[in-house]
Amino acid sequence: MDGKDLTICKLGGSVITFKDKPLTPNIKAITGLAKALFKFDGKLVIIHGGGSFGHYMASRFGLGQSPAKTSPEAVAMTRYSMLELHLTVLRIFLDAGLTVYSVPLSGMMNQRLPSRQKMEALVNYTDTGLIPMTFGDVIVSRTGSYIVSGDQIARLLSKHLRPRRVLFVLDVDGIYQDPEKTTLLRELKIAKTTNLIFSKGKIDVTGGIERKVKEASRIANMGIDVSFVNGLVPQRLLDAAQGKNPIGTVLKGRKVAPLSNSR
Ligand code: IP8
Repeated sequence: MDGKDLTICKLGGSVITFKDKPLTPNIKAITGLAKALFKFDGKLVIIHGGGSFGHYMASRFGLGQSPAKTSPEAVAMTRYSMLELHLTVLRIFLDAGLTVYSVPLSGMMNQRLPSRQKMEALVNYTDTGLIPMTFGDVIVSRTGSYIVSGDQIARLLSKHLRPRRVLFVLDVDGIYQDPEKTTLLRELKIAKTTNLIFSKGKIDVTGGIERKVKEASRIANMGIDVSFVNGLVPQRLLDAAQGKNPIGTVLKGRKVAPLSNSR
């Protein structure tokens, strides 16, 4: 699969919700993102995070990223909270004129991993003018239940869809050199991603910004450019989607030889 004109956009939960107010979407921010993306003329796959919906419920009920026996209530409530957020995002995007089409991760699963065919089918949706939208999710497997982060989904989709670029939309300007966020890194080298020191988020069960950078460097290692932008300034998202270089952090994809068909 070659998604030369495809952009994958991960909307962080910290932008689309108020992370310290349980179950509270940031309607203004979601509307800003929708309006910006409406102006983007290209194929999009959108993923959103959990913020004060999924992370709040997952931490309240003790759900984590490794399969574990948990109460059915934990799974049901976490899923429900994600669907509530998902519906809010879908509604606002539809109202802004974006033809978003919901594809929950569970609909792409094949045992414990998303199936390659089902992920690749997302590109067929984009061919019909739809914008597939998925979200970090709670998965039930034979070995237990677990959370799959939207950042992880961004990496898995990148592997199979080979987008032109991946955008991580944050509530800050990009990746900083220091936990105090005094020095914004305009360009980040893959090799340097392991030296960064991050501040710890409160209710993030999937590893927050550190996890995001880790997934981003794996995407960049596939030869795909990754940008981190502040979604509270929506024009930056549009600029990044259009390949411009707004305030933010760029992680350049490693130069790789053209892909053969063996994958
Ligand atoms: O915010 C987490 O997705 P993320 C989803 O992308 C849940 O890490 C259910 C907590």
